[in-house]
Amino acid sequence: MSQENGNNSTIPRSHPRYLSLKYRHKIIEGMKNLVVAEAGLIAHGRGEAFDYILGERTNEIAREAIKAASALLLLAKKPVISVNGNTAALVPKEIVELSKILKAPLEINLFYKKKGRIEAIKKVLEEAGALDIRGIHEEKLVEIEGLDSNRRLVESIKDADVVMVPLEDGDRTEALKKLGKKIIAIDLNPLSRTALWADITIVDNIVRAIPLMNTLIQKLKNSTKSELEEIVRRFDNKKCIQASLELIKNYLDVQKEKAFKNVKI
Ligand code: PTJ
Repeated sequence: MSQENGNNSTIPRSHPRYLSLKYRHKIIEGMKNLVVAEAGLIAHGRGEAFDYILGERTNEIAREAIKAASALLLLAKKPVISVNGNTAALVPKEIVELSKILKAPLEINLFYKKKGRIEAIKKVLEEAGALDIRGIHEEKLVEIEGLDSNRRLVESIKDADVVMVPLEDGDRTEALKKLGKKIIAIDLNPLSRTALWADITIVDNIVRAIPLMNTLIQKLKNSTKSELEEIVRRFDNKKCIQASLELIKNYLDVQKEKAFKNVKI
C-alpha cells in the first residue's frame, strides 16, 4: 500500500512532521476499518490545528490538569472511561493500560452509528488487552435524560461518579453534569462546549495526555485520600481554560516574530 493510501510505514522518520503524519495515518487506517467515523477525520484536523498553535507539546497548564484528573480518578468510586472511534484509533494500548491501573471499565460510546463500528472498536480494544469493555450490548443500554444524540445511550456511565470523555462533541458533558457526575475532558480546543462544561479539562493531545496520566497515576497511587483531595481542590478549571487561551496568544505572538527568520528566498 502506498503512502497516499494511508499506510504510515512509508513515512520517513526524518520527515519534519513525522509524528503528526503518523497519527494522521492511524486515523485514516481507523476510518477504513470502521473504527473512526468519517467525521473523525475532520475532528482530527481541528485537533491538529489547535495542537499546532499550542506548540505541539504538553505545557505546564495541561500537566496540572492531568495531575488533577489523575487524583480525581484515583478518588473515584466508580470511574468510567468513555471511548469513541478517534480515541480507539490513536491510543488503544494506552487507554487500556489506564483502564487496568484504575480497574475502570472502558465504555464504547459513539456519536456516529454505523453497522460494524462497535464491533471494530471492541476488536481494537481487545487486541490491546482490554478486560472490561462496556456499551457493547444493546439490551444493557439506558438513556441519559436531556440528550437526543446517540451518545445518550450508556451502560456503566449511568452509575459512574467520574467519567472521562476524550475528544467529545456537543452537549453530553452538560447532561452528565446535571446528573451530578464529575467530568474529565481531553480536548485541544479550550473553547469547545465540552471543555467549558467539564470539571477538569486537559487541553492537550490525547496521544501525549494518556501516557503521562498513566505515569502520574502510578506515582500518586500511594498518596493518602486527603493528599489527593487537596490536589483536586487546588485545581480551577476556569483558570486552566483562560491560561490555555493566554498560552495560545503568547505562542502566536512569538511565532509572529520568528516566522520568517529561516526563510530565505
Ligand atoms: O467515534 P464517534 O462516532 O463517537 O465520533 C467521534 C468524533 C470525534 C468524530 C465526534 O465526537 C466529533 O464530531 O467531535 P468534534 O465535535 O469534532 O469534537 C472533537 C474535539 O476533539 C474537537 O474540539 C477537537 O479539537 C478535539 N480533538 C481532536 N483531536 C484531538 C482532540 N483533542 C485532543 N487530542 C486529539 N488528538
